[in-house]
Amino acid sequence: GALAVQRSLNSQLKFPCLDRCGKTSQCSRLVSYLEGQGQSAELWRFPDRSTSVGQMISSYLSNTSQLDDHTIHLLFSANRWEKRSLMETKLKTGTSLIVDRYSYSGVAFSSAKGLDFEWCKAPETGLLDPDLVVFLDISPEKAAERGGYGGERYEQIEFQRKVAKNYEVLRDASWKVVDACQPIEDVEKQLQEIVLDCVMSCQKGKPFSHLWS
Ligand code: DGP
Ligand code: NA
Ligand code: NA
Repeated sequence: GALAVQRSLNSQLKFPCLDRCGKTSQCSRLVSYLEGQGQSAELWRFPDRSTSVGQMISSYLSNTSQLDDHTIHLLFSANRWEKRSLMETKLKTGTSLIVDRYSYSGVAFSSAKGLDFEWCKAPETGLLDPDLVVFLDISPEKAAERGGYGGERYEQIEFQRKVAKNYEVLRDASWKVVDACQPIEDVEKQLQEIVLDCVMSCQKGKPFSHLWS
């Protein structure tokens, strides 16, 4: 899914991605950019490690705890569900949300472990559908060259190759794909154009739509 949906007041923009594609710094630059354009915007990130569910996810990712693959999948999903009503409130009051990862990462990463694709999608059903999905495209090889890899559980090239394949399956024509191997400033410029365009064209008063549409 993606830009497909107009929404009652404002836009939420989602960034699924392999690890080390630069999305986190690009997302925060985007928020500053939108604010500079006079738009109300916030940076959100999943997993949100600040909640108690988020802390369980965080210790799993750092290999401090072990969990069954299905269990951790449902925790990632629960972590999005626990923020759902606040998300709706923010959007209704006119704040655009730049969301660093969402349900797409949930499905791409968990199904890379061998879990059934449809089973992985199911618990995400009913979460808010983003107005725009931007995919920062980078090969697993290039991402690995960027260094810092190996710290967390999923940061291994073989695994990231499977994740990349799953994003291909999830991706539809509405996703905007940006080549993350370009110079940072070029990536930033393209994101600004895509996102401002979405925020400006977002129609007010339309009902929310939900995953998986
Ligand atoms: P990040 O904070 O964006 O670096 O994400 C942490 C790691 O967790 C990263 O390897 C991607 C992975 N991840 C993010 N969201 C999900 C999810 O919903 N499910 C699973 N299984 N993994 C996720
Ligand atoms: Na969609
Ligand atoms: Na990461």
